[in-house]
Amino acid sequence: MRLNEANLKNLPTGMQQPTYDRKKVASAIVHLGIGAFHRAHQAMFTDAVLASGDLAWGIVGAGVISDDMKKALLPQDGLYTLAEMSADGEKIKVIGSIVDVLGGPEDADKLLARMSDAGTRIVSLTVTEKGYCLDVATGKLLLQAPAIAADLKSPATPKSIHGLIVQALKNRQAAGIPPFTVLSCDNLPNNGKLAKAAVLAYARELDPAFAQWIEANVRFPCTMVDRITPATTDADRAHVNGKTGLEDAWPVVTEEFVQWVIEDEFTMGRPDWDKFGTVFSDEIERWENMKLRCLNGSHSTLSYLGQLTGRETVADAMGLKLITDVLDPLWVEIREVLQVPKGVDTAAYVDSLKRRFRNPALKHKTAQIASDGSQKLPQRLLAPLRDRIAKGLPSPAIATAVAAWMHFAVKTAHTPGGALNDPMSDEILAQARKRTAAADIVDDLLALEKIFGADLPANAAFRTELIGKFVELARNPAVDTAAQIQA
Ligand code: CS2
Repeated sequence: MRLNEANLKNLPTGMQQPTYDRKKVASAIVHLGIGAFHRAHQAMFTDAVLASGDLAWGIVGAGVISDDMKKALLPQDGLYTLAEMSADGEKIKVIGSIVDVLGGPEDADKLLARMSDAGTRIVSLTVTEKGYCLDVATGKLLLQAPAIAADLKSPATPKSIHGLIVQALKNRQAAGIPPFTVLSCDNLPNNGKLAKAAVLAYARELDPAFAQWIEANVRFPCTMVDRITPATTDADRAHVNGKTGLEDAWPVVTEEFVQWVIEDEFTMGRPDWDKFGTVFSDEIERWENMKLRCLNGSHSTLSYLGQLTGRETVADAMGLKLITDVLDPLWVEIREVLQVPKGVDTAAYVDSLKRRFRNPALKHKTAQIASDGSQKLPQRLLAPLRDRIAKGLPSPAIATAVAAWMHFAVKTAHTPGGALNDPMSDEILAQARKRTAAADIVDDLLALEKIFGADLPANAAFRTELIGKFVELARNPAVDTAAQIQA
């Protein structure tokens, strides 16, 4: 029996489900990138707002690149199951805040119409780091990226997030409708500012005067989002559906912890998310940097090391002394140069991360986190590294983290048919297989300016530290690096 509106009555007694009249919910938010993370996070907070009786804030979710989610959720009337798993047990609930789902590019016209409609007050985004199409090193829009180039040619029928946002804003301006707020919920520092930069750069190519209008009139609040949400597996589906007795094609499995800090800058109002645990703050940059560096920086590090030591999940990786021996000093290095939000104790924050990473109920794959390294390393690890360099401090643990990413790349480069799940895979692998002496490999990879800039390869002290750690890992029998490396 499928999970849907009519079958909600068959859920086990006491299981949380929408008690509000979903037919009365107005669609006011369009969310681009309706994956597991959005459904574990923003859609859950919005569900709580609806359940409190404020029915003004339904979500229309859209896939950006595929219609997989539409196929899964439409037969379920947008309903889905959220399982919060901790070492002490699990809490399963059905969420009802997604009131309609649109597919990928084939629904782009409907999506544009929805975004142009006066009822839409917020357009939120979880499109991942690479979705912004910004050059990581320079912050410039990648005009040659296929989705951007195509939309610049036919801007009235856009498919990219940039094209859709700009054309919808244009339609609204022409119709005298105020602009929506663009709410980035991606793991990037100053995510709102980056979203704004990406949208403005695209708009400038088409109509500089309209770009100026966007700059003056549209708000792009920054946010810090946090909830560890692994990709759903078949085992998760079987487990969750066994508990509810209803078939959900795409349930979400997540942790108990959740955090959302938002800058309070909205053009057409916003839900009272703060009544349900979110925090409005004007210190977003500090919150975001703390989370990106302490959580995501160590997450990436343990994932590359986990991949090199045969540890499939984060919890498994946390069980390996070799890995925690890198993470502990890494957190010290990161915290030493961190600007901390008021009232936060970073030692306690790091302790809570250790508990979260050890959560045995989550099977979070190191391979998933190890993806898109070119897009993740700069803000997670290279930003604190640069702060340390500026203060004249050495960074052996960060160097080990970068060396682990390099080994991961080199090993993939020497695996027949190997490819990285990374938009820069070809460039990275070409550099990684050029030469075989450790110092040469490090230099070749450091020369990837989009990732490391011009400053890091030119920094002799860091380069020496990095080569040292690269060799150390290559010589460690517990670390499975490419046989071709001459350490
Ligand atoms: C992870 C994040 O996949 C990754 O790169 O580090 O998705 C992480 O789980 C979330 O940011 C936690 O909030």
